Amino acid sequence: MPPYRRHRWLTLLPLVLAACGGPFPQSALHPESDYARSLDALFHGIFWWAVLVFVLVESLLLFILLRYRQRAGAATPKPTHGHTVLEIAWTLAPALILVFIAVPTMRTIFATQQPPAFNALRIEVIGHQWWWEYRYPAAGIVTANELHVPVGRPVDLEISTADVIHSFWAPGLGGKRDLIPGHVNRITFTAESIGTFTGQCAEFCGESHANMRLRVAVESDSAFRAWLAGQGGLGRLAAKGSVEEKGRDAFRRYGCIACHTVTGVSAGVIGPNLTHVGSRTTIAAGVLPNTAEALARWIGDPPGVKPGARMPKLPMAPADLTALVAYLQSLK
Ligand code: HEC
Ligand SMILES: [Cu+2]
Repeated sequence: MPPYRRHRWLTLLPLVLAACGGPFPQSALHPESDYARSLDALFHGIFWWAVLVFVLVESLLLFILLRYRQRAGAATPKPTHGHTVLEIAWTLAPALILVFIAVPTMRTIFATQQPPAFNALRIEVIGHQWWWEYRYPAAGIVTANELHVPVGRPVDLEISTADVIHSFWAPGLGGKRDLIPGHVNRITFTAESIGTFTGQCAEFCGESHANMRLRVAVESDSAFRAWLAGQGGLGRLAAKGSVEEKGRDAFRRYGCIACHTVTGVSAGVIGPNLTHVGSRTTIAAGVLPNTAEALARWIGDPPGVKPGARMPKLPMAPADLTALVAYLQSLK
């Protein structure tokens, strides 16, 4: 075989190294909350112990392989049977390693399971196939898919599900938490820097599991208050005779009201609350940007965009679709 053929596998190297590039929007190695930092510290602690064990074991292995390899003319080595000291040693060593892993792990589990601080902002997170509902009970606000939290203040997420098991996972801000039917789980964390963090459902939950994404906007206190104030009350009212008003009529006529709430217009609870849908940056759990084209595409054929979507494809006159899109965009 020519030498270059023998090293063909090297052509795969760039592919492997490409994985070291970036950016990594969903890396758990860039912690931006107290919770995420404690997980990161635990991971790094255990990682370096594992490196130490690896180096020790592999060096010993290599040493023995080389030192006792077969040599021409060498006598057959004498087999050993039963060595009490050795056996006690190799039982104790792994037990000790497990202690080194277990103690910090337990400490982290208890630290991250503390009850929420008295001033924590309580938010209910409810999983649906395949989108996220967020409720801010103190403010009386319901929204979807894009969670907003203030920086530097403890947040208490009360996590439950309307249907099957899901898992809430925003790696930059904290660990995964399963959404279990009939049970409330919680995550409490304090976000440490302003920015948008992405995440997703981390427990297979059906056809569009991979399309069940989420975003967390960590905002300054004033930006958060402004957002909260904007989410309250009625959606913007459509002017008489406007295309938005035609859209609102279509919203009733096509039965969108059966599944969606727009405060003051409808009270459906099957799909996301749309009272302020125009203020979101994405729709359909992060699958599409919140633009006129994307809204039209979504309303035109939801299961075509998102397999299995629990929103039906409704045959619709093009003028109605345009009016609906204008109406939804006006709901800021
Ligand atoms: C049978 C119930 C049902 C009906 C009827 C329905 N929807 Fe939906 N809608 C849903 C569900 C469920 C979702 C969430 C889908 C997902 O993301 O997986 C949704 C999502 C949406 C979204 C995206 C919201 C967001 O925040 O991501 C918009 C916009 C929307 N629907 C508009 C409409 C309009 C307009 C109509 C009427 C033409 C309508 N829907 C009719 C159930 C319904
Ligand atoms: Cu899922």
